[in-house]
Amino acid sequence: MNSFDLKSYLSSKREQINEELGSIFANDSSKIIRAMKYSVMAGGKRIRPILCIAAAETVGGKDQDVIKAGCAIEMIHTYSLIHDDLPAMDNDEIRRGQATCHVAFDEATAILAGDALLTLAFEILSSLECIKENHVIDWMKVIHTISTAAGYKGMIEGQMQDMASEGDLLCLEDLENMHALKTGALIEASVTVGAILGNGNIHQIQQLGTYAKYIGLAFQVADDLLDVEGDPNVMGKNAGSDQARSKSTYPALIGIEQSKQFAKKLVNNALKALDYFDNKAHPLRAIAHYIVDRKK
Ligand code: GRG
Repeated sequence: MNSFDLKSYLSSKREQINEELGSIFANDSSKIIRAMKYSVMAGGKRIRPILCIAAAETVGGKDQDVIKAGCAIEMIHTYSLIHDDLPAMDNDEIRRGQATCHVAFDEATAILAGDALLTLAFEILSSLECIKENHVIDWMKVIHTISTAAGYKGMIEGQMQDMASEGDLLCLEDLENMHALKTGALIEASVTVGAILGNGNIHQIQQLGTYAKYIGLAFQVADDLLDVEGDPNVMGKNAGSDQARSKSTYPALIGIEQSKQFAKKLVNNALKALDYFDNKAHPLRAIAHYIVDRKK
């Protein structure tokens, strides 16, 4: 392992991301903006925007637009959490260390805050401030990548499969497909968007896509393990919810030790996909390890 200081890297990127997000929600004069801001600014690891920035850096590019795109992805992610926590879905009361949006506000406001975050993401991605004249095609690709990942061919289909499978034990293949859609698609989109905006070539974008597929699944295996072994105070959300809802998870299907081995294997595969890159990929390498070692 290289001596790359991931802790400093993550905290400096989080600062930039939080600054950008804070500026978007600076004016919170209406209830809907307060609800959106409440959930977005509650913290969160910001792993998707950080992946976006790190992927751009890996192919040699980096500017404020990449941060904006990452923030748009974080808004979509936050919308998905707000809706996932609703009584009609997981009915959770704690998220990111605070009351969920529908508990802090009300159900209708939480639905609309999620809707508004999703649409705001695309307002930002399509804004002229982001799209400079010579980058129109790249931004079209970015918008296409993110909307496909977030929509019915990606995260939403994954969520549908997740809800439909409650109470049934899925086979490993179906579990993997569900997670590739529910969690993996937006993680992969984050990396791909960074690679596009960093002006990566086709081969670089493909390699980074392979990396992202592996860490996306590793992220989910780690999430399943945290739900069994994690500390709710550190995670900022309740543990044990998968078992309570009879959800199919890696620990339920293959056991805790095998799940840990599987997560390690996924990280190694992700690292192999980065062999092609020089030390500019060190942040992505370190993030792959962090994804399975994290405590929240
Ligand atoms: C409601 C359309 C819709 C989709 C919901 C993402 C999702 C789909 C549900 C979240 C439920 C969940 C626990 C999924 C497992 C992995 C995951 C996405 C965890 C939360 O993401 P983190 O760990 O959260 O990046 P923070 O708070 O750090 O941003």
